[in-house]
Amino acid sequence: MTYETILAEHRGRVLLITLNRPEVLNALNATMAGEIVEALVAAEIDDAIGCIVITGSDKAFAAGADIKEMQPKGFAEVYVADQFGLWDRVPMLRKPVIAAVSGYALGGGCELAMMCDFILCSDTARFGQPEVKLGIMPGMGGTQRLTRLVGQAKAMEMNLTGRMMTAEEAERAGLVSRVVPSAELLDEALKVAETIAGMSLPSTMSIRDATRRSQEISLAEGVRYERRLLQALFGTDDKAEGMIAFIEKRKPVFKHR
Ligand code: CO8
Repeated sequence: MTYETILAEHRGRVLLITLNRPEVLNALNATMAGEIVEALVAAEIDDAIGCIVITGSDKAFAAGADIKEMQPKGFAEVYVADQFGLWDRVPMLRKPVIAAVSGYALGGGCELAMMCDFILCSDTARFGQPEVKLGIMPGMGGTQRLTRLVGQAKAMEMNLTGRMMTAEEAERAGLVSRVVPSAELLDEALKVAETIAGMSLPSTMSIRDATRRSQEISLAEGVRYERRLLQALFGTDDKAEGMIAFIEKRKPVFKHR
């Protein structure tokens, strides 16, 4: 499939989505939003894909929503079109998605990264929610996901001032899982994604589902939900294969990959 604003390539069992508007630091316009969602939905029903990586360029993962596209719009227009509402589909998808971030991840770019299941970043990454400087506010989870990930103090400071966080601070705060040297970021993200894609999909999808749900329900409900999913996995061929392979001291060959 060919797109105008992104590249989508199969790398083994991984779909690599590269945001590709380098001349505007991958600013997210309506076409790009539609194409990212379309590529993710296609991956969801593609048996050859077990994990997705979303990345940008060395200079920018994405510098936010496209300001030039937003500038002429007024309330009625964005309300009727439910501007940015399409992005709600991303966290509802079920296959694991990794954000590999180098350079700027600002505004909608930071929010897109936070919609992914986890963020690997390079030492050049800069995260921020600068919407306040434009007289607006985050609209794709910046006040919600960022607060859950890094806590109210940091989220509030970042959202109210628009200051950027370095990669080191982002790792310390729990926004990213790991920081790697810039030149190694993509290889590392693809390696991690290939590892995940080699596992049983019912297992990775259930882990993702339960982990995400932990942000929305009580601890007791979450633990009960987790246990039900675990018990359900005892019904899969891959559970049988995984356990017998361990006992026979060989690598498992999962059927549902
Ligand atoms: N939108 C449109 N164009 C952009 C954007 C953007 N967000 N960011 C950069 N560009 C363009 C610049 O206009 C410039 O274009 P040109 O060469 O034609 O002048 C080109 O990219 C290169 O940018 P700079 O010359 O500014 O590069 P610098 O290295 O000097 O600065 C910065 C890099 C600091 C990242 C700077 O470009 C910047 O501050 N960008 C804007 C960041 C921002 O405010 N982002 C938030 C946008 S609002 C938002 O995301 C709302 C979210 C609501 C929901 C989101 C749904 C997707």
